[in-house]
Amino acid sequence: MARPNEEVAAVLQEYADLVAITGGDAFKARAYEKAARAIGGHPSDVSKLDIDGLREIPNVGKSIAEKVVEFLGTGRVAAFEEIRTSVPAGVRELLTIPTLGPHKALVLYEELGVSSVDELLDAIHEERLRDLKGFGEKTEQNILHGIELMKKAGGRILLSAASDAAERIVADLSRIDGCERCAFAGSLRRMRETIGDIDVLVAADRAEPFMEAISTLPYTAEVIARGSKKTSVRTIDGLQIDLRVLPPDAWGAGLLYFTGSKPHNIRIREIAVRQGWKLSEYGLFHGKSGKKITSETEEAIYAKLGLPWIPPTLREDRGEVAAGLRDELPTLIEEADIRGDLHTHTDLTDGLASLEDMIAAVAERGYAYYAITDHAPNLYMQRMTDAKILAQREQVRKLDGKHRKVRLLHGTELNIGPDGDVDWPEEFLAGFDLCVASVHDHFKQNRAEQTRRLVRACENPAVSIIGHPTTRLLGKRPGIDADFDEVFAACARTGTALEINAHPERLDLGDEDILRARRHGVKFAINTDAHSVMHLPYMRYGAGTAQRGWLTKDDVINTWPLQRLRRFLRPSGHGR
Ligand code: DGT
Ligand code: CA
Ligand code: CA
Ligand code: ZN
Repeated sequence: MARPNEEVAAVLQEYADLVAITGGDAFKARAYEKAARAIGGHPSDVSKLDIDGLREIPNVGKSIAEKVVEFLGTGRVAAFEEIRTSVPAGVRELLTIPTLGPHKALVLYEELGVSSVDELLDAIHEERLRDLKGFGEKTEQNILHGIELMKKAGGRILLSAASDAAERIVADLSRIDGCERCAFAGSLRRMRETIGDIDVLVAADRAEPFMEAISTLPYTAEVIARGSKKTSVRTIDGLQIDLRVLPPDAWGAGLLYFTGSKPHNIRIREIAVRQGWKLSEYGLFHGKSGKKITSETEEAIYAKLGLPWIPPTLREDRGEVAAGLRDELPTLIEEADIRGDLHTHTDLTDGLASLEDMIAAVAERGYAYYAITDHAPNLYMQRMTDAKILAQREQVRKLDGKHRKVRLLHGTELNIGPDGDVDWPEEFLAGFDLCVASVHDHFKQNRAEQTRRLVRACENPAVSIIGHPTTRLLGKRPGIDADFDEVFAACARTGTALEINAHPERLDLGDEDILRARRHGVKFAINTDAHSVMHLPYMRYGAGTAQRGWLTKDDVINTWPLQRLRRFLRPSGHGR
């Protein structure tokens, strides 16, 4: 498509949206929308056309053609300016939510001042929509569903959404007669941070009942392709699922093949070929006779190739095959090794749960220790004060030991200012058991400035952990630009841990940065940054990401016994 066509289409579509959102003439809005689509899809460059030429495009009448000419000549349309300045850009973003109409978008804006998708999510979670006329819990669900759809439309979906869907499907297929095994494979089993499609495997003698079942499940919206070995469907949430049914004796070979990654598969196939063997999704075979060597389990196939079983999170062709041949694979950290969460929030700031509820939920998870790290004063909207945090500390000290097994640490999440300063002076900071420090603003500073502020935060003796170090939001916001090798070196030098933030929208640090940081000899903390008890289970995504970064228990400070952890947090022995 020619570039001017795109620009004209965008400006007409914007006008249509503005008319709709301000409750204007629906007929007019539709007319502009149709014209936008027609011009966007027009095969030749519209900037070369005059008014008459433009009017030959379907759905483009005199008045619209004149506005297009005006736009192409001056870069603006006078008639659009007034309505445009009356509606902030963020409100238009609301219209991209497929389940939110212009009328409701307008109410949200006028009544609650909501002017972006993120603000809308906040408003829903704070239950502020419930007070609006015409909005109920059902509306909330619809909007949340729409936002999820929108996020998925970006192509890849978050690990958390894919995990939830896959677990439900595996459970449903496992109940069908003749199902000998059922599991998910692909990038989801490797716990990549985002997932393209969900690969589900079934071991059964007859494929047909499973192909039929996946095609007719209540959450299946569309059957993309149906065959005797593979069926692909799209769910009502827009996820693609590939189901493959394998002969039961080829389970291991199929699981290995469809777990991937492709480069890992190629690497191990090379080993087979060097032996004169053939490796496929059906098994490991002699090249000449075609006789089967083995196929039933992954372990057996790896073993024949001279390899230990390689955890799926390592199967990215990042040296795991060579390490396996030397028998030097790391003993990866597991979620069960985690003894406590070191970055969480309560309703004293922007968390949803009370301190007591958070502690009860943490005790339930069997943690040995737990840090409360509410936001510090420089994140102004959280309204933290010295008095509030000290009162919280007193409460924490009182509750400590009430749940016999969980020891409580009182901390805070400091804000790393543009110069690397943090919220409180040294004496005040010394009163905390631990301080996480994170970047929450000034994302646009240049590389040298970002590097310096992070390094200065590391050098602050009170700071033990750098929270969500890159500040990226998957599918929404790239990380800040900094020389992270320099930051990682500073962490190693100063004994500051890097967080692996386990929130599925963050996973920050991500696997590749973890690998880099590890080479500097840095320690890590896997934290959920929970803002509600519902977020505490996100720990599994953090553990998976740490595995993808080849980390062992020893690399991760919140797998350590409390005494060792305390020595790391307060090396000079001051504080409690
Ligand atoms: P995704 O879905 O983009 O997040 O990534 P994957 O890794 O799940 O990729 P997908 O769904 O295309 O295929 C699943 C696995 O099947 C993949 O990880 C490895 C295996 N596979 C697929 N196509 C090929 C291929 O052409 N050669 C080899 N060796 N393996 C393949
Ligand atoms: Ca996949
Ligand atoms: Ca696939
Ligand atoms: Zn936080």
